[in-house]
Amino acid sequence: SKHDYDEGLSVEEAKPRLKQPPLYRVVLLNDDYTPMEFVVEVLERFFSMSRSKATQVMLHVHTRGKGVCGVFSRDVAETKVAQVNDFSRQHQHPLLCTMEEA
Ligand code: TYC
Repeated sequence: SKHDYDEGLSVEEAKPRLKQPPLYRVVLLNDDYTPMEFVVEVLERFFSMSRSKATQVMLHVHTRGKGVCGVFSRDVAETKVAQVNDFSRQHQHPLLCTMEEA
């Protein structure tokens, strides 16, 4: 219609800018009760870490209070957090997993 703008040869065209989606760190928190062996199993099972890498990360969390399990898209990070917390609760451990924007 006469109200439609001409999109051709215009100075006011917006560039199609695609923002890359944010990444999220999945973080494990220390507590006084979860057995070290259970934390190592969680890191192996849900983050595909070797036993030696999982032990290294577990000891970092134990001494520093928290540690990064991995960096993922929002969907994958949310799934990992839920899987770890569900698994921990099923085994009656207080282990907490969270996520933060990277
Ligand atoms: N602090 C626990 C203990 O001494 C071990 C532990 C490590 C717990 C890492 C949680 O995310 C954690 N048994």
